[in-house]
Amino acid sequence: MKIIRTLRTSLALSIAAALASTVTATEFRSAEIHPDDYPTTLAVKQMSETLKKLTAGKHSINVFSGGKLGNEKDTIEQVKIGAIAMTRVNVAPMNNICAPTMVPTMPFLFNSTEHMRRVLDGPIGDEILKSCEAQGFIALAFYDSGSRSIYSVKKQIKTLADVKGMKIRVQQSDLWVALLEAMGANATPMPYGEVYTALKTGLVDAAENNYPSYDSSRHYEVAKFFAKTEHSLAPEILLFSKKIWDTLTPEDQKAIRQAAKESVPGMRKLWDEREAKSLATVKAGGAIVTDVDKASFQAAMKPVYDKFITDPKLKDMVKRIQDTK
Ligand code: GTR
Repeated sequence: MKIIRTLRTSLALSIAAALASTVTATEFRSAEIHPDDYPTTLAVKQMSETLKKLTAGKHSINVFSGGKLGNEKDTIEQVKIGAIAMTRVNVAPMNNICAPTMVPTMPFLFNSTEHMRRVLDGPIGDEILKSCEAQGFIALAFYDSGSRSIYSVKKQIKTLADVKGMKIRVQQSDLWVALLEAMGANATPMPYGEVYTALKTGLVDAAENNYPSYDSSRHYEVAKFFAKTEHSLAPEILLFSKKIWDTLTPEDQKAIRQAAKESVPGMRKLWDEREAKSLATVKAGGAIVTDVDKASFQAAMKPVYDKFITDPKLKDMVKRIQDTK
């Protein structure tokens, strides 16, 4: 009897141990709307390699690229409930969820890529990342997304007056709607995956994005007039599910944070290379890239700041960014 009981107990213990080891060794799923060769996809794959090393193979990340897990807004919801561990999105779909993410989106706020990188690498960047936690997200890092400009199907934009009445696709964020409306456009929010058809069928007259997205989405084939408005440097953000995070050990949490941070310099290198390559690709494909009267665009942006940067903390953050040299 006693022997049987002992055997049963040891069997139960080994089953429990086996279960525990399968539960703790995890391949986290990460959502990505861009294709496999896009800098954001490659950077999260690099993060996975680092994470594997730091955790002796215990943890890794499987990137589901090309929007396989849904559009950005949907993947944010999935991350919040813990159905997906991670997603890489632009800050835009977080604007309505976590107000400080509006700050790095603000039009003409950063005066260069270096300025943006310096700010996001410092305490202001950390504050913005931290602010997502109360909403159920561990924001791990920012990635570059270059500057965004307007591209149109039929007419070349030269000054602000040319934008008046144009139907322009924007990201799904109240701030983005207001930003394009302040330019005089008729802003139409929709997910990224629907933009190509919207441009092609005339549902919208224009959209706005950076060179790598303009290239990889093939929007340049249907909207060839690219006007360098460079109105926002809104970065990308890596979000981890707080629900899943809270089940991890402090050592694993540290490793995930470290792997994310360590993927940033490599991502920036890939980004810079891809921007140059994409510009060449779109030009070779018939895109006409021109300068605009930027001052006329800048001058129209005050209402956007007045409407969205009302909280004293956000006002102060904007000021600190402007003061960062
Ligand atoms: C891209 C960005 C995506 C998404 C897309 C869009 O530049 O990388 O995360 O925001 O723009 O316009 O929806």
